Amino acid sequence: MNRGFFISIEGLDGAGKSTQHALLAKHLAENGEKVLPLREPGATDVGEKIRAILKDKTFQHPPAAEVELLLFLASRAQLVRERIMPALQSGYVVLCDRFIDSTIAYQCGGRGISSKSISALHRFASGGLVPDLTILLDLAPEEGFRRINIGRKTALDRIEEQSMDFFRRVHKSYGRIAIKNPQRVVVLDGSLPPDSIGEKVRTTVCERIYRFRNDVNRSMRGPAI
Ligand code: T5A
Repeated sequence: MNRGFFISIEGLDGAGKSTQHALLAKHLAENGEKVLPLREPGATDVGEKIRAILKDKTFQHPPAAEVELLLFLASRAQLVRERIMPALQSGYVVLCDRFIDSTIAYQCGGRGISSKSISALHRFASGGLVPDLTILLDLAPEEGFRRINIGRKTALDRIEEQSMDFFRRVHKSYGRIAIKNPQRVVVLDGSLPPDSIGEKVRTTVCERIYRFRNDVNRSMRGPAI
């Protein structure tokens, strides 16, 4: 089977994920990879409608934390089945702006839902899919906020309007995720200029894809005689 490679990019609001996501997608495509860039929540018709609900701040009674969690997971369930799995089975490099670690960081770290519940629901929603590599852009919450407020044309959405304490908890939670998953999660300094982060992202990704494909080829050849 021509198994693709699944990369997620993670970090706080304003950490520079979308910027690096676009740079990396361009670089991989220019180097002949089949690339599928995606974002969460969203990237399917169903998911984009769910995204609009999640960001909407006009509800008289905003979604309870449990409802918010289920909406993120509903968007993911659709994305995994409609786009991610078929692309991985066709050998694509799937590049997702946020995935499971956002749910742990925001809904567990930020909202206080147990990680056990989130892991069980994620397994149900996604079939237990975990990225092969996660790039975590580490940035102080205050700096992330400063960035998203610079030159902003639209008002902050429902999640961006949370308190600084909320984002500090999310930030800490990302730190714990990195410590628990040292093989999968590579932490990069999000305060560097975009080009130097981009160079580190490219080096990390190319090295990991190369290693992954070598391992796959070796396992297909079977043991050396
Ligand atoms: N969420 C999501 C959950 O709570 N649970 C979940 O399970 C999931 C999947 C998604 C929201 O949903 C939450 C998290 C989020 O709050 P979104 O609109 O997709 O909402 O939000 P973000 O992914 O956070 O998007 P942002 O655009 O806010 O942040 P990015 O993508 O990290 O940052 P980016 O690249 O857009 O850059 C922001 C600004 O900084 C500048 C850019 O030019 C831009 O102006 N910038 C830099 N400036 C200086 N140095 C750098 N290195 C820079 N990189 C970018």
